[in-house]
Amino acid sequence: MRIIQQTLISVAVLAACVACAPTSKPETVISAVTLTAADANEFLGQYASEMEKIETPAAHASWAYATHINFDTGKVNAYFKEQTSVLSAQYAVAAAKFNDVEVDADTRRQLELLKAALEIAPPADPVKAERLAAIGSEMTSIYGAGEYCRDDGICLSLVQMSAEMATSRDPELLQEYWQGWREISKPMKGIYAEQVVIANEGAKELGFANTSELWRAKYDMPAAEFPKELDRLWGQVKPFYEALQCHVRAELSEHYGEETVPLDQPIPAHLLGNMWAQSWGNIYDIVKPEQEMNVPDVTKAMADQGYDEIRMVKEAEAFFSSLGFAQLPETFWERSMFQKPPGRDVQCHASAWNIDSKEDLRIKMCIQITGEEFNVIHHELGHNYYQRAYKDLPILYRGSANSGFHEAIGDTIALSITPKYLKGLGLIDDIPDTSNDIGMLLKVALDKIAFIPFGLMVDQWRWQVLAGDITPDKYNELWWELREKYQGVSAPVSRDADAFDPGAKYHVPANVSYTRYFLAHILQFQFHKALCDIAGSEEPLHRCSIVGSKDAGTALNDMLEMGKSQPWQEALQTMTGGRDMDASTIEAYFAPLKVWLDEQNADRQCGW
Ligand code: X8Z
Ligand code: ZN
Repeated sequence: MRIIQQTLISVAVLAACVACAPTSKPETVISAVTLTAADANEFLGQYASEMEKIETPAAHASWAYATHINFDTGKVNAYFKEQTSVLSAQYAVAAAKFNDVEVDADTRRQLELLKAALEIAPPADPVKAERLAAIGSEMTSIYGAGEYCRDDGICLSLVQMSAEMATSRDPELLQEYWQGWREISKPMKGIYAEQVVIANEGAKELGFANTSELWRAKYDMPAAEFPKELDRLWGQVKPFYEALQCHVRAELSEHYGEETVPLDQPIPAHLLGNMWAQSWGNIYDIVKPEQEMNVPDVTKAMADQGYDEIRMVKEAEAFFSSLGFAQLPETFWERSMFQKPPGRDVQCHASAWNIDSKEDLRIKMCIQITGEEFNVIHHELGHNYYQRAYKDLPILYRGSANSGFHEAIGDTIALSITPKYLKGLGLIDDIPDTSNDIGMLLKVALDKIAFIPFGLMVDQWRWQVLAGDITPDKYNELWWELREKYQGVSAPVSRDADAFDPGAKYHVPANVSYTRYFLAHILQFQFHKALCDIAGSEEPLHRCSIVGSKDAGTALNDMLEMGKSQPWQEALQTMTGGRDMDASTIEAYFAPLKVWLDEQNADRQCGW
C-alpha cells in the first residue's frame, strides 16, 4: 500500500511538472508489488481528485479561448489541454497495471474507461506532449479565425457564407464560396500529419496499436467489431439514401441543367444548400413534390413574429421544462454566448458546456434566426440536460452511454417540433392535413437521411489516416473517394495538390470524433419512437410530439442519469426495451416517403 501511495504521488508530481524529465515511470513502481482491489479503488479516487482539481480551470480556459480567440487565450488553453491530457495519459498507463487484479465489475469498468478516455494521447516525452497541444490549438485557431476574402477585398465568415449557400441558387457564387472556404484549411495539412505521428506514439504507450484503434475502443465491444456494427446500420439505411440521392440529383439536374448536374455522376457538392453537403433541407424548394404541399416554414414564421436569439432558446428550454426537467440556472443566461460578439474571433461552431460539472451550464453559438438553428438550439440543450443529469456520478461515468447518445438527445426532442407543436407556440395557424405528409417527410429526410453517409464517411477517413496508413499526399484524395463512395457527391472543381478539405470541417481540426453523429441519427429515431410510445401517442411517428409528457420526461431522465455507468446496451434497454442500435425505426418513420421516392425514380437511372 505504501508503494502504491508513492506511485500515486509520483503520478501527481509528473502531472504538475510536465516540463521536468520524469525519473521513474509510475508503472515501474506499481509492477514491483502485488496490487489489490483496494489499491485499485484508491487509485481511482486519486485520479478523480487530481482530475477534478484541474478540470474546472481547464474548462474556463477553454471557454475563454473559444469565445475570444487570440494569441494569449490560445496559449493558456494549450497549456491546460496539455496538463489535463498528460495527467489522463499517465493514469491511463498506470491503470493497465490492474489488468490482472481481481476487482468488482464497477471498478473494472472505471479502469477500462480510464484506459480509453483520451481522444488524442500525448506521449510521455514532454516536448512531444507540448507540441501536440500546440498543434491542436493552432488548428482550431485557424478554423475559428477562417474567412474568405473576395477579389473586391470584402471578407466573409463561415456563418455569412453558410447563410448564402442555404438560399442562393447561383451556381457560380455557390462554387466561389465552396472553394473559398477550403482555402483556410490548406495550412493545416502539414501539422495535421505531424499530429498523427505524435498521437500514435501516445496511443501506443497506452497499449493501442494507434489512435484509430483508440477511437474504436470506446463502444463496449472489441474495437475490431465496431466498424462491422456501423456497416450493418448503414446497410439498413442505404437503399433509402440511394433513393433520396437519385431524386435530388434528378431535380437539381432539371434546375441547373444536365451539364452542371449529370444524371450518371455524383452530385456536385456546392449545390446542396450546405457548405459540406451534409444536410440538404435548405434545397427543399428545388426538390419538393410538384403537388402543392403545406410544409411549415419555421424561418419565415419566426421572422414574422420577431423572434430573437433569446426567445428561441427560451422556447427550447420550455420544451424540456414541459417534460419535467428543471429550468436552466440563471447563470446559463448570463454566461452563454448566443450571438457572435463583434470585433473578435470566436469559435462559432455550436457547443454546450458544463464548466464546473455542477450547475455552470452554458451554450456557445452564433445563432441565426432560422428553423435549422432552432433545431440546433434543441440539440445543444440536449447536451446540457444530459450533463446535468450525470453530474453527480463518479468522474469516469460523467458522459453519455456511448458518444452517439449525447448527440441524439436534443435531436430526439427536435423530432417533436411537429406542426401541432408549432401551432401551440403560435408559429403557425393551421395544422396541415395528412395530404401534406410527403412534403413534411421529404424535408426531414433531406436533413436527417442525407446526413447519414456523411456522418459515416468522416471517420472512415479518420480511422485510416489516424492509423498512420495514409501518407499526407493522399489525404485529400481519400477524402473525396469516400465522399463519392458513401454520399454520391463530388468536388465541383478539381482539387489543388495542397488542398486539405477535411480540415474545412470543424471536427477534423478540433479532433472531435464524428461517428457520434452517425450513431445519433440512428438512435434519435429509436428514442423518438420509445418516448412516443411512453407518452401514449396514437399518431404516426412523424406527427408525434412528446411535448408535455412527464412520463416521457421521466423515462428520458432515467437514461440520462445513468451516464456512462453501464454499457450503452443497458442504457438503450432502459429506455427502449431493446439492446441493439437499429435503423428499422427510420424505415417505419419514412415508409410513405420511400414509396413516393420509388415512384418518382421509376424511370430514372439511379446510382453513381
Ligand atoms: O457539430 C454538431 C453540433 C455540435 S455537437 C452542432 N453537429 C454536427 C455538425 O454540425 O457537423 C450536429 C450535427 C452534425
Ligand atoms: Zn452535439
